[in-house]
Amino acid sequence: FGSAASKVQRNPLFSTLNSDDISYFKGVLGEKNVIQDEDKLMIANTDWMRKYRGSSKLLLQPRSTEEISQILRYCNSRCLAVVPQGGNTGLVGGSVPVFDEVVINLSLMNNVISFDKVSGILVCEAGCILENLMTYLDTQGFIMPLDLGAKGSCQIGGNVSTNAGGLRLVRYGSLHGNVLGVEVVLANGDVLDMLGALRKDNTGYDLKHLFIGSEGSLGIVTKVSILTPPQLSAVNLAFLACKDYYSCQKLLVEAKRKLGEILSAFEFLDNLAMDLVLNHLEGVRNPLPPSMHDFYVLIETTGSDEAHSKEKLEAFLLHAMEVGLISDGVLAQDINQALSFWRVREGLSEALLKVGACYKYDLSLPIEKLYNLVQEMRERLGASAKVIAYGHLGDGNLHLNISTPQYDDKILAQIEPFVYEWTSMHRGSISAEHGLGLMKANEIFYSKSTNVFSIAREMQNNLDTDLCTYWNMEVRAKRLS
Ligand code: FAD
Ligand code: 2HG
Ligand code: ZN
Repeated sequence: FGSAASKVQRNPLFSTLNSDDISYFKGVLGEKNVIQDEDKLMIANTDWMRKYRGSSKLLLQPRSTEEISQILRYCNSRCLAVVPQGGNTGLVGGSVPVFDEVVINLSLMNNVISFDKVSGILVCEAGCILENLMTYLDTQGFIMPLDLGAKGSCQIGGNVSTNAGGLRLVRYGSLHGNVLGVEVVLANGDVLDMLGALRKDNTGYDLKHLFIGSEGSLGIVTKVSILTPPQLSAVNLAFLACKDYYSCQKLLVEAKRKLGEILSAFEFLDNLAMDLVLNHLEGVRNPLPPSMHDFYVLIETTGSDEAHSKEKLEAFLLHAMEVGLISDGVLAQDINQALSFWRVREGLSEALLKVGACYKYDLSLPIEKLYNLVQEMRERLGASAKVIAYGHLGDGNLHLNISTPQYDDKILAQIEPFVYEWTSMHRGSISAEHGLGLMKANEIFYSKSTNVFSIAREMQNNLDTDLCTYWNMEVRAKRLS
């Protein structure tokens, strides 16, 4: 288990659960959705990486905004800490309790409320699983503006609360652009209806943005309105090899210029990442013939005209090959081949879990400098760890993963604060897309100045939250003491 939890102390001013609390929750939710079963609690207490574990004694599964409102109002009055939970796929220890917080899981709130085929605007409950929304939209001829490896479990409410990025951001932009509205419940039980379904609305502050990416620290997202793009018929995927990082970078610049509006993903992985998936995931093959390649790039294009897309992509690849930017490459011939290419990239987090301990960093960095960090880290750690690099190169987002047989504080001391200082020195972000969670609660100052942080803290105090997330550890502890 990560050492982050040991750095914080439970604030004794929070209450502990008693039998009256349980009776109250049963009155609101019914017996079935007030869960004290140990096996189910173990799942809710443990994160996806099995790195962070809380000790909650209660899991609540509300079915409506009104039920959430009642739960929060009650918890607020009793000073019971809570943690909102979606699909529990978060990678920073934010989706599980730190101590004994009540877990409020949204999975029963999984209905599509409406879909407007003219505007492409989907309105749904926060507990809808991303992949289910994708399947639903497929029947309507639309797609979700985001896609990520955790799609089979993560929920749209979790995506919005973490401002998840993923594989399509290079094309469709972040959720700050695509989410048109949210409904949220504040800690005191008040429901804020900001569920607009308008592209344009300049009537004062756009407060929904506060909730996009705030990781449950300001309220619980209960409904989401999101703009979805039409499904286009011509999707192509190329799996390419590059001899060095400079070529990957140049390839990106060329891809943006030459593929233009049809570019829909630009992902990279290095050779250690490739070895990792090949060695640890069943049935995964390198799409390219065995050879010594140091870098791999996936380029996806999405357009409305197959002949036009193919022509553009093939001309681009031919040119890139001629000028030596790519050393080998293959185009997926059908959907199954495309899925097998994606499996290499999307399977990396799972493969890392199989090896042992993993120190995970999710960084935004200037693209020219991004791989320097990987090399410096390798020099620092020598043979004591494997430094594996992949990510959303098109967005300047590096996933730096350091894999060791077990967690070791000496290795951690070699990595941190070096990794954060390096990122800060290059004016990067210590969390590109995964959030702060418990892991990086105390590291926010590497990416935010103190006066910016104080404004955020004041806003949080104004919303009077009792949600015991990372934020709470800093803010609430001070306020109650
Ligand atoms: P959870 O993990 O349950 O919660 C995440 C945070 O949001 C917690 O702080 C929680 O308290 C809060 N929260 C959850 N639901 C709500 C709600 N309704 N209201 C308020 N707060 C809430 N992330 C990316 O950005 N890009 C990727 O490409 C990507 N790929 C991934 C691939 C894999 C294999 C895995 C395991 C994870 C990946 N992630 C990625 C991280 C993760 O999946 C995303 O952060 C996802 O958006 C989390 O959604 P969730 O429903 O699982 O939320
Ligand atoms: C991805 O892009 C996810 O695959 C997970 O954001 C990154 O495992 C990671 O470090
Ligand atoms: Zn990612």
